[in-house]
Amino acid sequence: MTQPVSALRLILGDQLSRSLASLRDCDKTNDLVVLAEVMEEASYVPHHKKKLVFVFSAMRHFASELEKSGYRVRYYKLTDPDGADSLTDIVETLVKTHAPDRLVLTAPGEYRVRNMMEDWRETLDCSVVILEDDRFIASHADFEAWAGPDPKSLRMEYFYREMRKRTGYLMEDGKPIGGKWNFDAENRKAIPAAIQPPPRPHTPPDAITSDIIAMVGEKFPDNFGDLEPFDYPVTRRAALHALDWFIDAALPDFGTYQDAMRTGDPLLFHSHISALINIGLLDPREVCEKAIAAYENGKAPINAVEGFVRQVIGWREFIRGVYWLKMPGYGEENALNAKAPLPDFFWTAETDMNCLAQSIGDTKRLAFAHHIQRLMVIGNFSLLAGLDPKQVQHWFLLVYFDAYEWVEMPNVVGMALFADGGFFASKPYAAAGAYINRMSDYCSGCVYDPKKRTGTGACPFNALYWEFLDRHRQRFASNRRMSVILANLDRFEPEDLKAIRTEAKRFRESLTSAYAAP
Ligand code: FAD
Ligand code: DLZ
Ligand code: SF4
Repeated sequence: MTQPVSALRLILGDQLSRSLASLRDCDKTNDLVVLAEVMEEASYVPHHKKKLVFVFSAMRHFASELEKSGYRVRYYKLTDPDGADSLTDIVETLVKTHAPDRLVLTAPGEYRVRNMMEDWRETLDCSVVILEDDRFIASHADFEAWAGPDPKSLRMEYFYREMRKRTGYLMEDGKPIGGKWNFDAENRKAIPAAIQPPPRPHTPPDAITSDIIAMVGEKFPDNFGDLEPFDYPVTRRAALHALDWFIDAALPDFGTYQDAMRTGDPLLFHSHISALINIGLLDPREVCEKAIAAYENGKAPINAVEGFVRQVIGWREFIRGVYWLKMPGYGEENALNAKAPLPDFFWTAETDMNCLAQSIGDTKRLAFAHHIQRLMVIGNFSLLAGLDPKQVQHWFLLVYFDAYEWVEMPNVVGMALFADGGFFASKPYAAAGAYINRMSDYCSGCVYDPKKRTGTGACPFNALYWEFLDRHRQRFASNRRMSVILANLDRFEPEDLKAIRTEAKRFRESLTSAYAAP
């Protein structure tokens, strides 16, 4: 006879936190906690192979830890004969089998899944309770109240200041520690060749992860990216170890080299914890509090700690707020009317533009590239080349192991592509080859010359950059932050402008998009 169940508690693959709202009042004897690997979630985009291993392995470890702590857990493996294709199938079956009073859920990150859960209210024969995901510091209601009714544009900086006041992080007597909100002037330097980041801790696969690597290799052979070597934390313990390493060893130089790029090393002094926070193995408050403690103990300077805290309580929370404010429909926006298909090298990393070959190559190898590679190399290229925002979003959602729509979509639509017309970016993040040359060592290994605007061997970013400004001149004319750059454009001789237009057109036509997306 099946044991009675009071509440079913479905935990999603990115809700692996012991403090999760829907676990908090769990009755270990009478409630059933459910985690399920399902094809629907594993294939709503064809995720990078390493992301699949990461999510499934973290789910299995989390379930086994819950069991060891006395919870009743039902875990479905993707290959279980009694498994199901979708979360809907799973809850329908379990409700029929156990007739629980209620299904308790924590609100999901994605709009798609929220709709699915709302449908369950109608279709399931039990009550459905959806609790706020309070692992985020700002609730949906908080963000909406801050944004006000029908906002035309929002700026992260003002939201961030509110969050600093609210958390009290790096505040003293109501004022920011160090006398200012922002230490960017001391940050964002290029990294000299002699500076070597400290070696990172390794977390090689255990037996559970090795099984999943074999399963993903077998079931998802055509998905993007390298399956092995796999070396990411998949437990709370390993995630904490990675965080502590970052705080001790890398945080002091995090701010200074935050925007630097180096061949073969996309991690540098970055924390590499986005995926760990997004999946629930680390809590955003704890990572900030550890960074702030390092500042208070004199182990990390204010420019590094403020820069890091800004990313977590500022950008991360703000981006999520924008997603929920703008859904549904945000993914459809295309203010610059960009229509070009994704070039083949997004899948192969084979291009003679070295910055793109390196950044996409890192992405293929590691399911990771750091913020400036995403924004100022791949995103910047997509913006200048006029790539279709929907295709770019699809790519960004499937290639990174920290990618979930709530965080990927605003970063692509709003930040990288200006496809929302500047809802939160005051100007497009567009740059020519000089920026990439200044911030990386990529150009020294490239067949192109970043200093050449047109002609044989000229860096393609240059003609694309000026042609982009020329093409959108009208739109940007009223933007004060663009006035200096547009004044530079106005100084070009007509024949220079003609050469730029011809070169950009020729380059665009040379791109091939025959490769079928996996
Ligand atoms: P660090 O540089 O060490 O920063 C610390 C933390 O701050 C990160 O772990 C992350 O949690 C947070 N953070 C920093 N910037 C952002 C941001 N813009 N938005 C949200 N959180 C931020 N981040 C994702 O988590 N998932 C994505 O799918 C994703 N897609 C992106 C797509 C584009 C086009 C761009 C420009 C950025 C994207 N980001 C995404 C944000 C950022 O690039 C990554 O969070 C960061 O590179 C992760 O590396 P890290 O953990 O070493 O971060
Ligand atoms: C990303 C992911 C993957 C690959 N697989 C699963 C899964 O099999 N089961 C599950 O519960 N969650 C998975 N996830 C995470 C979900 O896609 C995520 O919870 C939703 O996108 C909501 O943010
Ligand atoms: Fe990229 Fe241009 Fe530098 Fe080559 S020269 S690496 S294409 S910025």
